[in-house]
Amino acid sequence: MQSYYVSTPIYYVNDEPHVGHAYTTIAADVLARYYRLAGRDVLFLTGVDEHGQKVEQAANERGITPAALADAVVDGYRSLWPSLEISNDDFIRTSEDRHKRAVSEIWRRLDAAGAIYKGFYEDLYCVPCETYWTATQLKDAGHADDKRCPDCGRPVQQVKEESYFFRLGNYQEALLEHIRNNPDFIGPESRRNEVLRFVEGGLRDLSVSRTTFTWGIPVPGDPAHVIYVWIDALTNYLTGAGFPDGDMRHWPCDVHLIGKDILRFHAVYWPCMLLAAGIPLPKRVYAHGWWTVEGEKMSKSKGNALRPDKLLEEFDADTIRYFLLREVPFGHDGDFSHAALKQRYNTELANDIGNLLNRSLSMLHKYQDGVLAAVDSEEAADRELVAAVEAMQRSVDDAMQRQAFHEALEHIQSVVRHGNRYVEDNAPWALFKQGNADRLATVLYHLVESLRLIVLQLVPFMPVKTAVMLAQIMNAEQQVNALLLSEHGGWGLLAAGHVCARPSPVFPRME
Ligand code: ME8
Repeated sequence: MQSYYVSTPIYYVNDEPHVGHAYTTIAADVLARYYRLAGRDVLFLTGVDEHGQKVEQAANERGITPAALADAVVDGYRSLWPSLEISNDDFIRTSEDRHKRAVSEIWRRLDAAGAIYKGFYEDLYCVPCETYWTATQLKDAGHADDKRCPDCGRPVQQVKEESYFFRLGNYQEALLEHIRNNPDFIGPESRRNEVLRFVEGGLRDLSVSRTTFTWGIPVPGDPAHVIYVWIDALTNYLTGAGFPDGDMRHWPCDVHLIGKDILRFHAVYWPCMLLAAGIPLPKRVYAHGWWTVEGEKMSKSKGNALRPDKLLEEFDADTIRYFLLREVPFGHDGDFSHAALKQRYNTELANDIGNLLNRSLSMLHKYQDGVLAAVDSEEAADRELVAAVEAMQRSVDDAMQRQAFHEALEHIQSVVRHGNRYVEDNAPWALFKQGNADRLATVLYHLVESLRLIVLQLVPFMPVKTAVMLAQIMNAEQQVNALLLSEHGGWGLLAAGHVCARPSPVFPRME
């Protein structure tokens, strides 16, 4: 069976989850569910990043140990994900033994390849970003005088300590060649160009150990040093795949989903580490955009971070999932607003899909006692509807390969609109009045069968609502996780004589 491996970033345990974390994780979940539906052997990995100076500091501020802080925050993640219908196969904590083994092994391989040397680091460090900076980089960003991080704008620290270095520069040419030869390696295109420009600008060796704090994984053979948190964190993707002792059947990863803020780590440092260690590179790294909330940037100081558990008090998981992936093209920045969510819900879910299902099943009950009858002959309009459904299936598959969730949903919505037009054009109520039973049966069959296939495509996005919709269509409880496109995705699988349930509204209008 062909495998499919999708990962999210592992989230820092210095803070509670917010809508940005939920976004990446929901996107990864949709891919995982889609490829399970497509019959692939899926590994969907998420987890938490527990080490580093930032977490240690956050713990100190609260007067607890970093391990205690991690334990508390990890519970928040572990309980949040099921309530958003996240179906991860594994959850990694970087404090686990399996991960420490993987990181130590990666370090040994980098060392054995001659990619690591000991030196002295004397420059700047941003703790919130866990990122090294040079004075020149600060100057270029206009922050030389106030000593602020070019990425997040917060104060950087002067660091002066013995450190191990990774010979990043040695892999510059190999990385450039890889990016140029593999146009799909980094998405979207604009981010790929950004990385190309950055790498072409030259790669400096990277400091990969610290001696001034202890919360991390020690350097093998030199425990006064802890391994740089990004070397530690990136390796989680290998740990999850079973490195170093497992079968690694899911490696290389099909896609690392990340936010645009951590692109350089994933598209530069990570592939260089893998090149040095002689491990195949992930097939793709995709960086999505950032959300603002009601027009404002989320920030700790403003205390305006949108918490998914609060959101779930107002809206169900499927609605949140649908909105996040539909509202903004994946890869672009976007704004989360309650008004926009309600608007999308009312137009596309309540009106378009909800209405199509409701009116189709109502008419089936009114005119044929809920029973589907055999189709004798198809007219052009019927064939067009079938063709639209089949084209949607191909387009959705193509969009999913490119993580273009908004496109996939648009293809589905366009068939929903087609279905609603088909109802108007073929006016089953008129066919009933005219006593045209054959044509009426054909039209109702086409409606219900196209709905079944529309709902099937929506399963990865809305696993709860689709189960309810399919239960009405199939007149039986539906285990959406057991569905397969190869078995259930063909047109015409609903048999004559099949009885559908009476509809009840799945998407009641929001006020
Ligand atoms: O960076 N909009 O963890 P982190 C959208 N531990 N997504 C957002 C967002 C926003 N406003 N804010 C954050 C780390 N994110 C490292 C990762 S991976 C080996 C280590 C999302 O807790 C986005 O996915 O800071 C971003 O990349 C991630 O949260 C960063 O989470």
